[in-house]
Amino acid sequence: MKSLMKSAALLLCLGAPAMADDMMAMMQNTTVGPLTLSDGFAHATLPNQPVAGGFLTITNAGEAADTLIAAQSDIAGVMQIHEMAMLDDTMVMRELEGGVVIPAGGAAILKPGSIHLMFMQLKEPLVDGENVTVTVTFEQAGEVALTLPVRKKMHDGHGMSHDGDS
Ligand SMILES: [Cu+2]
Repeated sequence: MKSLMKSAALLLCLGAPAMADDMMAMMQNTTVGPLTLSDGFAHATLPNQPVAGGFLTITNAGEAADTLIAAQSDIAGVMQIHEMAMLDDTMVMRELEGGVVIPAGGAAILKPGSIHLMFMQLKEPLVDGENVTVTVTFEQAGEVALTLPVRKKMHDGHGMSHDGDS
């Protein structure tokens, strides 16, 4: 508990303007087997944007690695796990082959500009302040449903502009 308080204080000290928004709508931590899923959120869509990115931290307290292999949502016709890659000097996103490995005793962080969940063929927009339900599937731990808060994309000058549609 003490260390938790400490890291919360540290986050506050870093004081990025975006942090206030982050604190308002946090995903409830969810566990499945030895995995803890936290800090999940999805990006709100711009008008007529058919795709959106979803983000999540997964920690593995177990003694064996696990792999995030799939995701699905009622509002998306298709969901994929994406990675960012450089292709001819351009940052592109593409499906991550084999899923996201969460090492034993380690963590995987899906975040803007990096590995992310991709909502595709959206049936309705993702609206800032609302929630979206996603079911993620792990090779070992199985399926777990998550409720992700939807947030506006932050243009915080950290070089995230390349993830244009994630
Ligand atoms: Cu993507």
